[in-house]
This record gives sequence, C-alpha cells and structure tokens, in this order.
Amino acid sequence: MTPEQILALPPRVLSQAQREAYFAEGYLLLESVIGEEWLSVLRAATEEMVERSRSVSTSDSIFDLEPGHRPEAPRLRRVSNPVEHHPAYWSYLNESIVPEIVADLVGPDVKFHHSKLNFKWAGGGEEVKWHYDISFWPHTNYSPLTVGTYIHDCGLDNGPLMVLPRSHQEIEPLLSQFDAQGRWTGCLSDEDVSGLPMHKAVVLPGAAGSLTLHNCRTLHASPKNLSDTGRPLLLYTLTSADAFPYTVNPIRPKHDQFMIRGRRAAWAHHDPRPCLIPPDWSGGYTSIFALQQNQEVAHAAQ
Ligand SMILES: O=C(O)CCC(=O)C(=O)O
Ligand SMILES: [Fe+2]
Repeated sequence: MTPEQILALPPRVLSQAQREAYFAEGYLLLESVIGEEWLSVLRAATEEMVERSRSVSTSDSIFDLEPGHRPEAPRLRRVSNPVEHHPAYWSYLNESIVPEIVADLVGPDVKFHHSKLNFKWAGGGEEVKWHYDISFWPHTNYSPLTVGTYIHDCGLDNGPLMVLPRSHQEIEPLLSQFDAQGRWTGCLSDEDVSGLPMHKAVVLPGAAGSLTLHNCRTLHASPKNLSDTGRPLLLYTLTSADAFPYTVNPIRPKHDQFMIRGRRAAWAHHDPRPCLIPPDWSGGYTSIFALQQNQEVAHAAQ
C-alpha cells in the first residue's frame, strides 16, 4: 500500500496527525503508551534471558555477548529472535496495542519480519552508527518499519535512539553501507555522515513503555550507554502484507511472513526506487554491533 492509501483508511488508535507526521518525518515517538502490566511481563522475560546467558561464554545464535561478558557479570548486546526464546515477546507483539499502532502506519494487513532485543548494557554499551535498515533486508516496497519498546526508562545518557527526520524521503538514492574497498560495514561512511544535516537529528529518550517507530529508510543511530543503568530496547520489524523480501533472511525466523493482523497479500506492491543490496548472507551473518565494531559473530541477526 502507498502512504496515501494507508492514510485514506480510518485510524485505529493513532491520530491522523500522528500518522501524517510518521510519513512526513519518517519516525514517531509515542511516550508511555505501554502500561505496567505488559512492562512487568517483558521485564520478567528479559531477566530470565539474562539469567540464561550466564552459562554462555561465546556469542551464539541467541545471545550476542559483549567481550567482557562473564557468568557472574553478564553483559549482553542482544538477544536475537527473542520471540522464539520466550513466549512473552510473542504474546506482547500479538496482544498488546503495538500491532494496532503499526496497522495505522502500514495498513490493516500487518506482517512479521523479525525481532531483536538490543540491550546497550550499563557502563559502556556500544554505540550504533548511522545507518538505515532496509538494505539489511530489501523488500519490494518501503513500508517496513521497526517499532521499539523501552522496557525501562531511557534517558539521554542511556543511549537512546536518534533519527534524522525526513531522511527516508530526502536521501535518494540510498547512501552506501559498504566501505571504499567494497566491504559491507552496515553503516554510512564518516564522509557521508559529515555531509548530512546532523544538527537536525532528533534524540528519542522515553520513559518505560514509550515506543519508537522508524521507517526502514530513515537514518538512525544511538550513542554509547555511559550511564549506570541498562537500556533494553525490544525491536520488532513489521511490514505491509504486500511488501516481500527478496534476499535471504539468514536467521530464518520461524515467524517470518506471519500475519500479525489481517490477511496475506495476493499481489506484491513494488516501489520504483532502487534498494542497495547487502552481501550474500546465505552462509551466515554478523550482528550490526559486531559488524560496526569489526568483530566476527556468526549467525546473529542484524
Ligand atoms: O539498539 C539501537 O539503539 C538501534 C539498533 C538498530 O538500529 C538496529 O539494530 O538496526
Ligand atoms: Fe537499525
């Protein structure tokens, strides 16, 4: 569906002004929309995942570990594919207000692509450099978006998400996420970043239960977490039903292409704007953190 077709349908939970702002600016911050009931479920699940990580010493297909991770002092960068490792993450996606909000932005037929839980541990959790998501997983159109839930309060010092408003429309064609030697870096070059109007970047801190939503073409980043509290951010990538991926999804999530709301599409919708293709990951993957820090971690998600 095009933004115009989506906007022509009556909204479910967002205001029309919020939907228009998302399409114009490429992001939305919805403050404190998830209540304590879900938050306590998500926190308990997340604590369980951290407990499980204590017996893991090297990153694997579930846990992406910081180099300093130890059983007595876990330091996680990410849980990949959390919906497959704890039922709470799948229930939240299907039963909370999240899919209703997303339906207001991608149309009534909402499809799952993947999920991840990015921690950004207290005292140094890594930065994420400026990048856009779509060329990690190209689709036939640019409806995919990622919705993030702050499970705990995320202040300016906790490494909140930052976005460059309007970059999803104004930067055409997409900038490269390969370096000068043709190696995939998963982020823009310093030179490209210095040419962008970064003084217009918006930081998205939020109390626990706040949601960030960013379009798959929107440039975003997040600084290091230098505070003494962690920043678990639970991320789901969802698409219009008529957006189809055309490169390998190396983590092969069980729920890939699962319809969270509505019906499967009979036809693919193709956006004419070209998409930068990632390397061939059919033999494995490295996580965005490992990639951007030049580390090898097999099998983790973007
Ligand atoms: O965890 C974050 O701050 C952002 C991560 C991100 O942009 C990604 O994983 O694509
Ligand atoms: Fe991203």
